[in-house]
Amino acid sequence: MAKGRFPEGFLWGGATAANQVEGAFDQDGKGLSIFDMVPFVPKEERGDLEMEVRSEAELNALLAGDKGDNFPKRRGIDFYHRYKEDIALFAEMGFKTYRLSISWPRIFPNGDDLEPNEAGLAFYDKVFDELLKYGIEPLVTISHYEIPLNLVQKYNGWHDRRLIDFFVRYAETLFNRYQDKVKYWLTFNEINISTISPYIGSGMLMDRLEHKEQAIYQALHHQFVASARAVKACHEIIPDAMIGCMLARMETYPETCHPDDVLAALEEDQKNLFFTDVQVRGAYPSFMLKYFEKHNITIEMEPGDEEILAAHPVDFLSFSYYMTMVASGAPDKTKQRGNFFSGVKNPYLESSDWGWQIDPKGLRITLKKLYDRYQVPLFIVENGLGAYDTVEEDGSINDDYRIEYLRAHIDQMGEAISDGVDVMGYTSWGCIDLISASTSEMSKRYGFIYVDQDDYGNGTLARKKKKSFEWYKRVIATNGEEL
Ligand code: BGP
Repeated sequence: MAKGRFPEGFLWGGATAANQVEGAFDQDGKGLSIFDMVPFVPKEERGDLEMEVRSEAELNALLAGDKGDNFPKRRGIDFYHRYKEDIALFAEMGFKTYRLSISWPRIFPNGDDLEPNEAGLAFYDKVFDELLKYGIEPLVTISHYEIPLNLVQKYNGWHDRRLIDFFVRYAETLFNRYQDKVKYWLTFNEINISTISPYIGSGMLMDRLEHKEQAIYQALHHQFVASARAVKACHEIIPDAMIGCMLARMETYPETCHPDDVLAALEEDQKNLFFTDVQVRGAYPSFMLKYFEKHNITIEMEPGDEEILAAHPVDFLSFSYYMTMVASGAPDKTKQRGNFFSGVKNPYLESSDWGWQIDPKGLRITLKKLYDRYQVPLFIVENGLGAYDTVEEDGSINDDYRIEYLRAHIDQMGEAISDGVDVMGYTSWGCIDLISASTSEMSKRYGFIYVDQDDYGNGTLARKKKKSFEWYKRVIATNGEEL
């Protein structure tokens, strides 16, 4: 294995999101968020995209408790009360950074409030102070699937242009409050998720909308403008900060070298990179404008929108990486499911227990391709293996499969850096076990730290180091030289 590939100051760490760890969903003035409404559904009963709430009737039924009371994201792993213990463990692993998100309704309970909730702001002050005590840089996602529910009910989420101002008020509140504590920011987590899940990505109930695709891209336009305005505000308020975008990156391979397959893969890739084209390059790409034309989609823009996008591109591009996709030019090919996306099965790759195709080399390909296209620093802010873990009789958790997965991915990241790609850091997803975004399971575990809790909320919540804990600690201590 090559040595010395990672630059000095490389930001090693781990990542979580408020809705998947905090719990305390109704404490200290927090309002409800979109994910507080998603119940746990056992595997056997699960349909497609279980987290999507599609109509007002469905939402009301959930509010009335018609679908039971097991809402795992309401309890998380009680990070809200245990953050000191958790951060101490991150520090013990030598984390240089910790990616977390701020719960929007903890700060603005209804989303459209004029004044922030002081108790919410104070909570994150304590968390940041605790991190800084250990020299851990907070990397903060402003919006990670935590849209205040009121914005869904009252405005149908990002479809309404007024959300831009609500979001900018929220972002500015954060920049002003935490300007001395937080130097790395991300605007929207996986901004492309709205095309799959308009409820989670944009807070929209789709039964209210006629031309669904149009609505999705209109909402996204508002999110792009909001993001650019947040970039502007961040630069003004915290001149020494860096602010990035965040994409669920789906590198797509052609199934064969048949030109039809190659074209299909290229077009899938363009659809995925459209988001970063807007946020990094500052303009809608021509292929997307043509796509809108062909699909009868008109994006309503206000004067000044295009200028805002052009004037305030992000400083760096961050992305999640779990898998790659395969596209075929032939219609009706059987699809393989990924976290939210699906494509043709790749016969050269193995899959996780959840059917996500594992592709370490794809990470190198992704990094090289993104850097070729954008020439801005890249940050891998999510990568990891969701797996079932077993606690042995002696209490140990021997997650060699996780070590193997992470080792292979980190090695390929090192190779990309050796190839000349500028990578700022790596935060593995779910550094402590948490509630799954897509399935609300606790039993789908990503962590170096085990949390004693099952899918129904039973358990002591005790934290326990897995075998991978010591392994990752060594990786960080040697700046990636010992994998
Ligand atoms: C990403 C989300 C995360 C995270 C991760 C793993 O899409 O940004 O929030 O959860 O996927 O997905 P899951 O939790 O469904 O295994």
